[in-house]
Amino acid sequence: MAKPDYILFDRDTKAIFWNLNRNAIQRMLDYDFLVGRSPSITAIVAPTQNRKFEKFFHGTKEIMIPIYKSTTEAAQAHPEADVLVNFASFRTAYNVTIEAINIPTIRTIAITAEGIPERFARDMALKARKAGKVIIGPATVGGIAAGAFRIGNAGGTIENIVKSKLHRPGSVGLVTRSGGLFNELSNVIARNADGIVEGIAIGGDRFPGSDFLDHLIRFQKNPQVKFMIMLGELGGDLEYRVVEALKDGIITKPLIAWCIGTISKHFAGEVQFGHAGAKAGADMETADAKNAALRAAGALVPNSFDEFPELIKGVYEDLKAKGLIGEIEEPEIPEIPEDYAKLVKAGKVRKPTNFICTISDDRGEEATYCGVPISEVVERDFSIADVIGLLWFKKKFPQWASKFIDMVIKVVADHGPCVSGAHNAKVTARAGKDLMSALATGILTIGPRFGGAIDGAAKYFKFAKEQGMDPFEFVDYMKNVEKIPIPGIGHRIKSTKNPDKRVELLKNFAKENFPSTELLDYALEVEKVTTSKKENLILNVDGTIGVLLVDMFRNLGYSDSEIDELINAGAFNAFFVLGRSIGFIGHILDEKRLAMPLYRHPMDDVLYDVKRPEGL
Ligand code: Q5B
Repeated sequence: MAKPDYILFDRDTKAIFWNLNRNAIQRMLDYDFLVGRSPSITAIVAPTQNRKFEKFFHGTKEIMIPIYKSTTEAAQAHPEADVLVNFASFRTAYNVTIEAINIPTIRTIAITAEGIPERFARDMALKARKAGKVIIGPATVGGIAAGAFRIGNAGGTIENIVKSKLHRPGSVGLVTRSGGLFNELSNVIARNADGIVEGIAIGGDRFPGSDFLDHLIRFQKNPQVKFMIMLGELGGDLEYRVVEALKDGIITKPLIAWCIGTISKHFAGEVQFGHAGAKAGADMETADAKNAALRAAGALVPNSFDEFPELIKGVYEDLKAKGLIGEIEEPEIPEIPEDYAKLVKAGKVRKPTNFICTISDDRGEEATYCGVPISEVVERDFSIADVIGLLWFKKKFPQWASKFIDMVIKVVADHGPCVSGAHNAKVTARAGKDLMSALATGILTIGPRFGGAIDGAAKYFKFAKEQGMDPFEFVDYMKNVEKIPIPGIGHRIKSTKNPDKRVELLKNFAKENFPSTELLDYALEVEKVTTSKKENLILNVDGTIGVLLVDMFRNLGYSDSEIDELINAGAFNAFFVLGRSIGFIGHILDEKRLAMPLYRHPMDDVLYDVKRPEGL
């Protein structure tokens, strides 16, 4: 059903909110929940946002509000919205308003921005009037139709709204310039009468889009409004339109009016008060002159602002005594759920966490690695190995261990383009994939046969040594019981005749720097057995790293079970993954640099053995 023209907002009003101002939007939705209506905001306009919607709360329920790039787009998708809450900045608000004026489904536009140039404000007001639209503002908090619709932050906190009885309609039509005094007056009205039906703050600029009289005329027509209150101020002549309307009999309901700024007569010169329009240039623009004119025209004007409450009470009691105002049954007030973050901050809730982090902390001013701020890591010249120590093992390792880790990373960083991981990374890069995808292919190739035998080598050599197996027994055990090649033994191109220099470097370092190398010594005995069978069955780079990591952790005081835990977690292979990522990235960048085309494997390199199924 169409609303009467004097009603701008009711419990079914839907609005488009311009700007993703989460706080103001949530406050409107909190008000909706408080008064027991459905969410009033149907769409958000945020041209610079790429997201399609934003989540908000209506009570405890999460709702999604769609986001559009323009008001036109939002209005087309939501023709039910006839209000635009324009929270654009003063630079943008004019264009947003002009666009909205031209949208047929939008009737009311509230503009919060302060500082819009006056010629723009006049132009907006003129165009809106011509188009039969209502502008509230600029430079306003907006207003409230009590129990029905709240514009933005009007009315302040929910607590204030309830105290000022803005959550359900009373009998008063209120119009002010200032948003702050709107709140003040709402409270005074709640204490001395039964609250407002609707309250509008027209804004503090010299040329508001709608003025006192526009709203008083609506209140005059609205049967719910039994008396009206206007709070004007010095400056401009808008209050004189009301004076004329009183004289012409357009306004007949009791009107209590007061213009603030009566103090100005005590100043020697012209004084600019808080609002842009609050400056009396001529005598008739003073608050005293306006109050006198209003009084003469029939408005109820107190002698000072202090008398306002008493006057309101008198008019209210009088209308009540005459039976024009009845008793209001106070509605039940639902509790607005508190925001979780706020309650946590206040120490009022507890919640079991889903994740635990024991290695780093980003909550303070600076992130820490195992309690060490990053700046300290830099200032104290920690190596990459030291950082690995902190983040992987939560330890600052002694120099010999850090140096070993550093060496491991260096020696496994690359082994040419032909190893399976590098090959895959290169092929992927040549298929046009991005660096991350190509790197992932390389890393995903690391496994028990290529690079990822470090964990297995550590596990089986350690197990064999713990079981007291001699090297022959171990080789037999792996062949006959486990039935797998010994991880860490064997290499495609390295052999006793073509030793792997990397293995030599690692062994020599450990011999010189490790307090002891028990498992390496054992593995070298095993190597003697395997190389006696075949010259390529050497203790390879994975195997050497695997056994030396066991020796390293033992020397660092780790227990056997702690070392097993690390192996089972994949911590030893992680060194190859980290180191070889450096090489993979190099190969991928190489492919990109060379702009290599798509790779197709030569067919003469494939043995084709395809047979048609029998009977087909
Ligand atoms: N046999 C590495 O094999 C390779 C045996 C074995 C007992 C073994 C093989 C293997 C264990 C896994 C391992 C890491 C697949 C290697 C790395 C990083 C790299 C790579 C790079 C880099 C090589 C031939 C004969 C057979 C087998 C016997 C083989 N391995 N016996 N224990 N471990 N090792 N991987 O040469 O009697 O003829 O039937 O699985 O440690 O990945 O540079 O390329 O930096 O990127 O292809 O260094 O050793 O030999 O499998 O044909 O076997 O030797 O039983 O005996 P091959 P296969 P038989 S380092």
